[in-house]
Amino acid sequence: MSQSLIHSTLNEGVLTLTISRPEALNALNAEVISQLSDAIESAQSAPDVRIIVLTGSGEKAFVAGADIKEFADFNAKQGKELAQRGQDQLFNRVERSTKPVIAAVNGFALGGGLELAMACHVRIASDNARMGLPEVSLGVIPGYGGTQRLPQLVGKGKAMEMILTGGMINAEDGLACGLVNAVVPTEELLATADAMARKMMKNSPRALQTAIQAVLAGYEEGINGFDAEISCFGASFETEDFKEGTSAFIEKRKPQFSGK
Ligand code: DAK
Repeated sequence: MSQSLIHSTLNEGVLTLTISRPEALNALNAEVISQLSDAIESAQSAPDVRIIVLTGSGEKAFVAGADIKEFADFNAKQGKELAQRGQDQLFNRVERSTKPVIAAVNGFALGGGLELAMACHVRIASDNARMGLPEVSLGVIPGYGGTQRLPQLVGKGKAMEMILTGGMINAEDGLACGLVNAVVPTEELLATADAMARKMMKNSPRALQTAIQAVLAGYEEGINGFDAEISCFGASFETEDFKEGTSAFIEKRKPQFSGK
């Protein structure tokens, strides 16, 4: 049996997935990608999982990139195939998760590591976080969605600067440019992620899922985000969660959402 590289803990609805390859600063090799992908996939149908928090083991790194030793010998065909597989298997799966995914960025988030954090719905960084896309320094370009998701978050000019210099920015600069949602001291990182998860968890799971879908629709080619929102909005009126949410408000009680 292969070694477990993803440690998971479930605490009252919040599933924390910790990438655990500390000897390589949690670099993403094929096994990490496969195990993380499986963990995200099985969380989708687990009724006791409401929110997912993704982090790295230790205090030094979230993920220091794709495993350089693994892809050093690849040719063009292998590179393309692996980028496609990685994007389908992990990065798009994280982004399209029906349950919110919060990245708790605890240190270096470089290359594929930053791309993974960017595929999450929200990012909270520890004050020692250092983030960048250094791929061009290795003679490649970001291959796990970085050229697309970084401009979406920080704008084209800042994204171009980060991608073309390959440089790292610190947590405060990440906050200033919108790359991360919050910065907290390292020792408060997981508690802050947990607090945000619990705030999300008070809401209708069905509506969270639909809201993620509607936001992502605006970034899909050939889809009009406003039209997608109208459909998603209309469909909400058919759900049990909508009936429960509005009834609870009128009856001045807390809603008990079923997620249906
Ligand atoms: N891959 C493999 N090993 C890594 C690694 C990585 N990305 N990052 C660190 N390590 C390993 C180091 O080799 C070292 O192992 P030993 O030498 O002790 O065996 C150990 O982790 C500790 O690292 P350092 O000794 O270097 O620690 P420092 O504190 O001195 O430096 C650092 C920390 C994060 C600044 C440094 O480790 C570093 O620069 N790491 C590499 C950062 C980087 O360039 N990452 C890759 C970005 S490019 C693809 C799709 C996507 C991509 C590639 C291919 N295909 C589909 C094919 C994406 C590429 C990237 O992510």
